[in-house]
Amino acid sequence: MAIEFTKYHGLGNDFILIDNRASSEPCLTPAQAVQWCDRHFGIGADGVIFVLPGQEGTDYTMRIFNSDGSEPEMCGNGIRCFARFVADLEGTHASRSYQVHTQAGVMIPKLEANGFVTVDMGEPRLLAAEIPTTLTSPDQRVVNAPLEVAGQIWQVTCVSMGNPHCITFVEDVAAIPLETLGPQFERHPVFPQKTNTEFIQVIRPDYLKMRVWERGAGITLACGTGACASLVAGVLVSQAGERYPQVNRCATVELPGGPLQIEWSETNNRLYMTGPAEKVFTGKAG
Ligand code: ZDP
Repeated sequence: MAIEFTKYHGLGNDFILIDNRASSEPCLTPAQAVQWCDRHFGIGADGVIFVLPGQEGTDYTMRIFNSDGSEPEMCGNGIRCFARFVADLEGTHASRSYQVHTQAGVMIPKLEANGFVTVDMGEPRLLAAEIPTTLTSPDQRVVNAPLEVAGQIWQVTCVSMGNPHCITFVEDVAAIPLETLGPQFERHPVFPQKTNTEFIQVIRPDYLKMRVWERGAGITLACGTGACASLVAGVLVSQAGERYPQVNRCATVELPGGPLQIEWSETNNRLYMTGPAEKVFTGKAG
């Protein structure tokens, strides 16, 4: 039977959204998701996102399959698309927020009047065991730790937004050979669950430029959890007293697909991400 879907993107990070409210099991297998995500033999996307019934008092549950069929805990650009999609399903046009159950905890996207979505992404997890990584440091956090990749030592900072991120600050993101370095970071033995990999150039304390290699998806045009993790990493490195980089708790993160606004609240330790989510088309497949 054909399944209806809607294609969305958040800054060019694109997803196939499926109304799966009738069941608590996704209607596609990971193998089918791989086929649907194929840009030549399928619909084409970085991942498939399912809108499932809420759990534990939440409005909805979100599950995602990456384009390689693996299942991440969370997806920042995806959850903005998710919010716009459920507002359409419900016929809601007013500003409202949703409690969304994910494997990384409850996320709260809020529709803004201008069509943007602000998401309460929860608190970052900073302990090595929570990333998870076997890299260690005296206070259990991995801040500017040396890691050898491709015969070179990189100073990496690790942050989990529910999913793992390994962040490296560099002088010039354009000069990083992401296609060759990305997979070596992703599958480095110090990351037992693999890792998303971000390279960041600090243009100003409130303006970062980012390129990302995503776990299970490769180079993408944007990564919401990665933008949040990178801002946190910048603040941690600043607090560690390093001369470079200096990063504010509130900044614009420019991705190849466009900018996201990120704030790490000093009062409640939570991350807030604001950015667009756009519908592209609807169709049937299967
Ligand atoms: O953690 C992972 O395996 C990621 N590939 C999940 C997707 C992250 C995403 N790009 C984001 O915006 O956070 C959707």
